[in-house]
Amino acid sequence: MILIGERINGMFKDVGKAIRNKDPEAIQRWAKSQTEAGAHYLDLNVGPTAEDKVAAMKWLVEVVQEVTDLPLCLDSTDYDAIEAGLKLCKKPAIINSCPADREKIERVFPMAKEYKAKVIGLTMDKKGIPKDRDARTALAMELVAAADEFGLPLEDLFIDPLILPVNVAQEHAPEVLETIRNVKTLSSPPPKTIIGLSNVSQKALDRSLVDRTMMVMAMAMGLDAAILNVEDEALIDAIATARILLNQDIYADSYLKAFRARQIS
Ligand code: THG
Repeated sequence: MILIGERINGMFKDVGKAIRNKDPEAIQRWAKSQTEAGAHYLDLNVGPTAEDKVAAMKWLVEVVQEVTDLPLCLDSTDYDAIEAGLKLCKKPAIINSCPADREKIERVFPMAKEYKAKVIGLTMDKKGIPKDRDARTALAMELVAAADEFGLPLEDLFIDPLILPVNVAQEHAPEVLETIRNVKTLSSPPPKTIIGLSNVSQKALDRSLVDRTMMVMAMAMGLDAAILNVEDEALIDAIATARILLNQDIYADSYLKAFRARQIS
């Protein structure tokens, strides 16, 4: 399971403020704590309030790489900001993200090739996010075809079926789960699958419980990666346990300790 730390996102008040004030301290604290918690990548999103998104992304990439060796997941709809960030990344990054929209595909996939980056492809197009599993899966197929066309290895394409908050879009959750199952049978080899887990629990009462329950169900459908709160210990323990029950790791009495220490996956 590929774990991507979600916390360096301008959507969070403290991070948004640090980006606006060019104050590296809060950002570097989150970079270090997510690294220590066992993240494999760190998501970087300058947030809705950054004025100059290109400058803000460059600054984020630089201050984060001063304190961690982890590879980065550059999260923006501004592709100039993503490209400026990619130029500074020391390790191959993930481009987060590209919808199933021809214009965006033609910008993102060649850029992924040039910088040896992976791509998160969203099951949405100009019309938005479809509700049902078949329409989501059809958009995933367009992204798989684009990877083939532009020579991106399928294991470097992550399909994101876009989970939405359960309190306002409850009917989407089973569609997302079935889309993950479908996507894993689309092609051989199949693309990877990913979700932005914390979307599901926005404004919900017990966020951690909602997150970890969604996570283990998505894992049972074949989920490969998630952008999540890597510092939520109950969530990490649920992931470790789901891996055991899906026979993806070998059971030992010490499996939780081993997973937390990242001695296994
Ligand atoms: N797919 C992809 N990328 C994504 C998402 C996705 N990137 C962003 C997001 N969704 C995943 N990351 C987050 C980060 C934070 C929250 C949810 C998802 C979150 N933030 C608090 C809130 O809204 O309640 C912020 C408020 C605060 O505490 O200050 O929940 O789906 N590819």
